[in-house]
Amino acid sequence: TAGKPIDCKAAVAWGPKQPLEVRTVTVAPPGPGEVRVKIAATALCHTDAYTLDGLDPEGLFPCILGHEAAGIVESVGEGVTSVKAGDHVIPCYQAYCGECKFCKHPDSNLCVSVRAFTGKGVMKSDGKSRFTVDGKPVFHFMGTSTFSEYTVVHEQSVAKVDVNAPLDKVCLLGCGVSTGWGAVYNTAKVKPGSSVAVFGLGAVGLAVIEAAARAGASRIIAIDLNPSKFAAAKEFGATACVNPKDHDKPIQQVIVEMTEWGCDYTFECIGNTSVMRAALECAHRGWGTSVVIGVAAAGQEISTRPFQLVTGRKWTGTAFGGYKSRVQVPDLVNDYMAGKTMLDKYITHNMKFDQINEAFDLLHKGECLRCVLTF
Ligand code: NAD
Ligand code: AHE
Ligand code: ZN
Repeated sequence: TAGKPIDCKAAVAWGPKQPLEVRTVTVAPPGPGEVRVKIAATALCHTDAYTLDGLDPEGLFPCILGHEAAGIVESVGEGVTSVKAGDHVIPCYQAYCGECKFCKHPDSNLCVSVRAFTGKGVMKSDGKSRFTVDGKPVFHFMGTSTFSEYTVVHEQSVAKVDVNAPLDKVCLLGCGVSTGWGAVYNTAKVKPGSSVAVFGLGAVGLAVIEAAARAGASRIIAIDLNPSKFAAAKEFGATACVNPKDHDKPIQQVIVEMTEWGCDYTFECIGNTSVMRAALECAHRGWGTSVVIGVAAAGQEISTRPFQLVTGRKWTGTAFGGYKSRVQVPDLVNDYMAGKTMLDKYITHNMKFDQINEAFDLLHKGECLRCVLTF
């Protein structure tokens, strides 16, 4: 197949809020510096739903969504040296080139080597898409487009992982779970004995809880409007669960009263700007850090009284948990293989790729953490 276009199954997003169409697309061979990957398993992240709903300012249509996956390299383009056909890989929407200002900085993973192109849904070498339907181009998404049996990614966007790792499990390390863990370890740097509040108990929020518990946090307060999320939160390490609907007061006030001055660390894992404010305002007076993980809809802005910052709270955020993808994703896979994580517990559903629209319905209904689709 190397060097030739491949016709395969993919889910095409034709426009905002339209169901995906599972159909045959043509995937061109990888250009210079590119890698064609046969996707073995792909999960759905809330960000795919957000983009499909037309809420992402970078969302382009028609496109092929998907960014949480694992697969096997089918072929590589000219000049590619870090992977070869047959390697097992995880596509990474946060690229890593190792050479740009961001890769060289110890505190950032926001590689800029290909970001301008992945944001426009095209490849860097020629500014074009590798996907066509009936001869017409279909945009890439986040430099990954994993809702396709075959996809083409930049070499900077593909992490080589242990060939023995189960692809239908470690696909989750391509986004949500890694993001939650990294937000705790890399962004907030949660210390033993500290107090933590987590807003939103999807896969991202639960991964924050798992990591906070492992980091030795002594108090982990889990917050969600959907009480069916609380059992899992406790299993992952929450010490208390709070439903804002059970209280008349604003949720930040509830948390401040529970903890006297607020929590050392708070995490917003929803994408709701009011909750981002609440999370900041229940961070501890004097030193509390609040981490924004959730992705808010186009046009949304955050606000608070500046006094909240004057009195020592810090407001920050994270993309992919701060992990330098190609360097650190292989280590996350190794940790999984060594039994050090609860990764399997985030997978609540398994389906065939053709059922992708049903999987989106489950995500919207709040009935699933992660649904893994296989071809
Ligand atoms: P999810 O939809 O599975 O989980 C969100 C949870 O928030 C649900 O349990 C829901 O009941 C709860 N919720 C909704 N509104 C609430 C409110 N007002 N108060 C309390 N709880 C509320 O989503 P997910 O896949 O876990 O992703 C969470 C967010 O993180 C999304 O916005 C996603 O786009 C974002 N995300 C960001 C990154 C990053 O790198 N920054 C990576 C992955 C995901
Ligand atoms: N493209 C949007 C924002 C989307 C966004 O913030 N994406 C997160 C990852 S979500 C994964 O589920 C992210 O890492 N952003 C950093 C980046 O470089 O994309 C917009 O507002 O334009
Ligand atoms: Zn994601």
